[in-house]
Amino acid sequence: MEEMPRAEIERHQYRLLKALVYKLYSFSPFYHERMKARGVHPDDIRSLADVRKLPFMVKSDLRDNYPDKLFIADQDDVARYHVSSGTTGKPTVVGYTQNDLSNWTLSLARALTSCGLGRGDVIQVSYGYGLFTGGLGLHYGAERIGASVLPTSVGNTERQIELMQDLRATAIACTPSYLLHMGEVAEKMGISIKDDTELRAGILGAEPWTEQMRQRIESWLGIKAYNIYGTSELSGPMFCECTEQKGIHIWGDLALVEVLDPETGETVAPGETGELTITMLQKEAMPMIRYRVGDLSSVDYDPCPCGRTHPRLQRITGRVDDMLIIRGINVFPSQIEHALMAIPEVGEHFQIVVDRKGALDDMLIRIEVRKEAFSDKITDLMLIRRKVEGRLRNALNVAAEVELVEAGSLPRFEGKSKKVVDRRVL
Ligand code: DLL
Repeated sequence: MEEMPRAEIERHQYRLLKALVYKLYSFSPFYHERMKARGVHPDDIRSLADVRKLPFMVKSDLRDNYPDKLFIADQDDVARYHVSSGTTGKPTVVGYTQNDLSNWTLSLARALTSCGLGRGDVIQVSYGYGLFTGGLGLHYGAERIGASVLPTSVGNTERQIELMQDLRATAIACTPSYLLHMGEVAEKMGISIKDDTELRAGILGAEPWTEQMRQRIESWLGIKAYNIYGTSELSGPMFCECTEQKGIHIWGDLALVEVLDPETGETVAPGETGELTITMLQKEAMPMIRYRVGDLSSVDYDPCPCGRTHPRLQRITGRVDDMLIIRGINVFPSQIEHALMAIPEVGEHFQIVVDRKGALDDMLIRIEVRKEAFSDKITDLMLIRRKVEGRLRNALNVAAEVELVEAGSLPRFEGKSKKVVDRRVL
């Protein structure tokens, strides 16, 4: 399945899509209404490209139909719920049949296998267990490939590090920010993850991170860091890079991905960046057609050097809703991370504080200076600050104020990090 020629994957996708659309038109009042409102009937879907005729779904559709009005499976057939708290408003609920759980696990088993893990590996799962999809998702995926699972969940970091060492964990699944935090805590305990543990792979995701951050994590901790992606609405984490680290494999038999212009909703040219929109082709309890995920990225359809033929998602560069507009210029937090991580004196932790002074947005970037570079001399620090401000101005085309702070003084996160503090009252 993973090496199927692209034309065959697309034929398979078309068959699945067609069946799904008929099913939803017949059994889901929500989709029936939506399709009627858009003037589309299942008979109109005559090719895979006809997916574009179908209506979109957005996050608020899930909130408006809280808790389970979008489910089409009977309650008896719902095997599990996950709930995402979201930063605003009502939570969203996702349901799974046994078959949905099995497909989700399969996608993660493929993902973990593709990054070289299997029987004999000890995989420490340090994503949160419970309503969040990260912990249980990776847990069952790791079990399925015959690895030994160490289900530490988040928190209690010192104990996590002891267990990592004592049980010889070879891989860890957690957010990149939690792994950075673990690296620091380990050093305080006198343990080097690179030299004193067996760790060789990180399955890192659930939040944005850059290529520069990957390089830092890999050289500091002596591991290969793989990017894993997913959202609760799709099931949870599902798609990951392989050992080539050349994009996230989107399993085409499970998901059909489109990249759209966020303003017009039209498909962008192949390879261009746009908003990811995903149709889940096999979900039973709570199907998702053309779900506008809100993440910005591009898709590469060429086969991967590893031999897998499914489309590859490039790194997520931002979200439609995390773009900051600073004095009229669009700024994504990922651009800031990209510029900062290229400066050797700058540590891995920073915080973006956005405020409004009068009619103008103002951005302050608080940056931890590496211990080795931190100096008592004001002049040294001023030089670093000037360098950082210059680099940021070049990268962003807008001036940002920079405040240098001591290593270890900004907040650390066990799950998703919060890098932007928005003090604007809009
Ligand atoms: O974060 C699922 C997950 C768990 C993915 C563990 C990977 C690992 P949600 O809480 O619904 O689900 O958040 C989904 O997180 O729309 C992206 O904005 C962001 N996100 C997830 N993975 C990545 C990644 C999980 N690799 C939202 N790079 C998504 C950038 C990511 N952003």
